Amino acid sequence: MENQNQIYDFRSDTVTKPTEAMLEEILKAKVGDDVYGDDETVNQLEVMTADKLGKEAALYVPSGTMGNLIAVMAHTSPGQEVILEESCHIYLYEVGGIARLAGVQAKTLKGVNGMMKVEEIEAAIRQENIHFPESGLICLENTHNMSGGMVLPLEEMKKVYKLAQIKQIPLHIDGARIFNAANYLKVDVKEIAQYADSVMFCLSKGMSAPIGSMLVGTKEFIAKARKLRKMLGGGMRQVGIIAAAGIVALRDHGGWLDLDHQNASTLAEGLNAIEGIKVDTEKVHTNILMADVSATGIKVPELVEKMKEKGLLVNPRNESLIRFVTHRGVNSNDVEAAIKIVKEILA
Ligand code: TLP
Repeated sequence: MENQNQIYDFRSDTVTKPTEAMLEEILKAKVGDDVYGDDETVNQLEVMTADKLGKEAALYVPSGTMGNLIAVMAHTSPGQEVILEESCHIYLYEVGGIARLAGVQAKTLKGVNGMMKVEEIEAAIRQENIHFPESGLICLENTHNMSGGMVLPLEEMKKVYKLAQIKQIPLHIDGARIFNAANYLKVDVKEIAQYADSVMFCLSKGMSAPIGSMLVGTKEFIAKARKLRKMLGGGMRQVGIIAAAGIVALRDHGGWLDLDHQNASTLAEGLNAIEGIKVDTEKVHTNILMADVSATGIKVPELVEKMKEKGLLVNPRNESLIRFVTHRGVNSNDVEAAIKIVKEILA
């Protein structure tokens, strides 16, 4: 179980390393210059992705952040307004790129477990008025990172998409972890993607590929996105080398995500049973959990440091919350070890 020099890395699923099968496919990858559309492996990954998400076309991008930015740029014009949930990644964690580079302003709404109410979205959509910016885009995030990987209810997504269509405003999903959401809901990922005009998802998180994210939408949208990717410096050359791992990720991820979700749920229960720590286990839908440590009497940075000294790596979220993320790089023994470390610190 707990081993003196071992590192238990629960900071993020972004830390996952490629699988053996990925490394093998990387060696065999047929490559070409992707800016000319000559990379067979990337082309295969894009066709496979579009098909999996039930959209016309897909684009391979270096990161989730770039995928979201390209989506916002492709859907909007500078000066427009984008409706987003106030703790979403695009608004909080993407360096204000949509303001600086897309030239749009954010209209944020408070969500419940990451989901904005449809009535509030409707009220936030701008009327025609000489003073007002136009509402150019609605963004949802599924799973919702800051609410602890919670999954947005499909019925609510459907309502928001219907509203978006009536108002003729495009809808983008930051689906960095959309496969985790589909796994939780036990639906095909298409069932979620159907309620959006575009979706970005990451291959480099729970899906375990080392690098890369995908953007999907109509052929016209992806053609626009491809040009924006070039403008942002994301047009890569023999990138089949890494896209090969993405193909394996799309093929193999199912079992890993099942385990990640089981491990998160075991970890949540174990931590919640420790005096001073509170985890709302009902809210642990996927591979992320937020532990409220305010009743321990130890400040979050100090507690995170104490954990680090014992080899347990986590991310502080705010003055009371610490985030734990499960992924292919941590197994059920590591979960037990993590619980034991926290118990020892608080004993
Ligand atoms: N999230 C990372 C950090 O940036 C916080 C993490 O460790 O969770 N959308 C969502 C919902 C994300 O969680 C992330 C990354 C991204 C987009 C950006 O993806 P990358 O890191 O590939 O730019």
